[in-house]
Amino acid sequence: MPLRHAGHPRSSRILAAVAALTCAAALVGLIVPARPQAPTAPAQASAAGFSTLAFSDEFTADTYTGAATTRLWWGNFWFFPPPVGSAAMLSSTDIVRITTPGTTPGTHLVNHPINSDPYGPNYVFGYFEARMRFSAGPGGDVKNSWGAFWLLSKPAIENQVTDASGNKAWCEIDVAEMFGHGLLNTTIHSWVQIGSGTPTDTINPAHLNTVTADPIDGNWHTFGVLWQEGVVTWFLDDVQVATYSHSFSVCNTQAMTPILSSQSLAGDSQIADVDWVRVWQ
Ligand SMILES: [Ca+2]
Repeated sequence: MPLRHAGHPRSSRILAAVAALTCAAALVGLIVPARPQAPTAPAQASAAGFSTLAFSDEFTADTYTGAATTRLWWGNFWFFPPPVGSAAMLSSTDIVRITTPGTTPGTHLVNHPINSDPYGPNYVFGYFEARMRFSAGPGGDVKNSWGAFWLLSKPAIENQVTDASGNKAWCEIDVAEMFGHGLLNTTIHSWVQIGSGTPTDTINPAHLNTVTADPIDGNWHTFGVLWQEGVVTWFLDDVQVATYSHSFSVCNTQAMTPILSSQSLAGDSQIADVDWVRVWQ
């Protein structure tokens, strides 16, 4: 039995008008590319008061090589140059691939100003996130290698953390370090170096998280950290995986710089692909 209104003339006209509008909209969509949607802050960032996009790199243009007009990332800056791996845009994509050949010290992209402006934001607290894809390099074993997204004290990078006695103290927050399949290392380091001695650190003891969604699975994941005074909370795909309250003064006062990397101690290697990096404040 047909629907009662199926043949109603007015309904037909309305339907025809809607269809015409839909076709017109589709044509406009073909002609005018959809405007990229501005990112919105994750709920956990907004809830903490960090809903302003302070930094965003979608890697839609080459933003780190010497030829780039806007240079946001510096290869291996501060980290024992020359690089032993590579960091390069994947062909015809908006993805940066970071690799290590399986020997220390790996490959780093440091979002840090060598020049002064416009590269000099001082991020003190906020929400830091990156969309990344980790996969095993040759051999498939990832026991001795780790792809990572992390934050390091900007004054430490700038060699400005030495006190009157010649000692240094600085902070490191590891948003995500991939140590082996199914593991997500979420760490905070309060580093101290006495004179020219070996640096020692204090970390959060419960830092190695077993996660059901293996982050070294070749799939895209979002890794985030909520950095607030006295407490750091980590997220995988916007789900909290760890939190730690601390009294590390360096981690409450020093500005931090985002870093992307692939590192290895020996033998195996890991591939870290990066889609975007965002900082909310
Ligand atoms: Ca991208």
